[in-house]
Amino acid sequence: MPKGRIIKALSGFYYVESDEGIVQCRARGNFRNRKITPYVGDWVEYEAENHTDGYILAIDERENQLVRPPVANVEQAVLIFSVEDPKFSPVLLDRFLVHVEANGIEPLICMSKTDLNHDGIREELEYFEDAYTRIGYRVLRTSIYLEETIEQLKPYLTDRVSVFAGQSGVGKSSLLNILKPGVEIKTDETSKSLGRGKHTTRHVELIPLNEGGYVADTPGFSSLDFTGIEAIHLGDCFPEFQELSHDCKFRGCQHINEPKCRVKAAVDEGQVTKERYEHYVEFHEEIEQMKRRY
Ligand SMILES: Nc1nc2c(ncn2[C@@H]2O[C@H](COP(=O)(O)OP(=O)(O)O)[C@@H](O)[C@H]2O)c(=O)[nH]1
Ligand SMILES: [Mg+2]
Ligand SMILES: [Zn+2]
Repeated sequence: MPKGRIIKALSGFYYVESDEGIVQCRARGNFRNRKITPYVGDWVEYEAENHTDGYILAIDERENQLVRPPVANVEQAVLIFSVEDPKFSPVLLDRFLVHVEANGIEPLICMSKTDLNHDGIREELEYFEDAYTRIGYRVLRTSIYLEETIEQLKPYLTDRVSVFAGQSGVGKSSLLNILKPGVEIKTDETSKSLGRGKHTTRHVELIPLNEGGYVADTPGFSSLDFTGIEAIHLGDCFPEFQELSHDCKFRGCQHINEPKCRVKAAVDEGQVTKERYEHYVEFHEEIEQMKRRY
């Protein structure tokens, strides 16, 4: 049975790419009964007599999945944060990082619009670059006006499936348009379409890059609440806590009120930044509150 990958979903059709080319498939009814919906990014088995009448018969187990937007087997999340306009938000970056870590997806941080490089920005940029690099994250600078930064980004996207994420206005579509000239990426409509319970079906598509690899054309995560993340596991989403937490006095220490907490000591010693720790406490509280409400 031929196998391929769903690269686009539209109006009940799934476009499966394989060595044979792209086949337009429907899902077999039994998926719907079992409440499994094929996602863009899924590896599937299908049967097809021609290029427009295929059926998806089986879906391979997923490495990971994002529900909003629905996309499976994402290998990398490119977290795009502009240095200005909109202003860089460390708390939002940490929120994205927690999501990415919780989903087992590799993050790549892109500080975008680095052509806007006057004094105040430069200092802040260097500070955060250093802080996140020390945690072990990869941080790149990008600007659609600085070609060398685009060339530096390209190898990170080659031969893997990436999803771009970040606030509206940080330059996601602009970057995609440069990486894939000719594909007119619609401008971001998240802020408008998310309002007032308006029902919008998110159209997701994997855009093949010339160098190999795909970028999911989606506005990124549409929801950033912590559903599905337990407070006791939040610390696992902060890589710089990992080693330290072995030396906390209490097993399962949540680094909040426990005595002899190595993470809190590391904050005092400057090994863990105050901002990151404060965000951890803020998210922890948010998760606890969510739990109390339901
Ligand atoms: N100065 C500067 N402006 C940029 C850059 N990239 C995008 N922009 C501008 O930022 C605005 C939002 O860009 P867009 O790609 O629509 O952002 P998106 O909402 O994240 O998709 C547009 O006016 C772009 O021209 C950049 O590298 N430098
Ligand atoms: Mg956009
Ligand atoms: Zn602790």
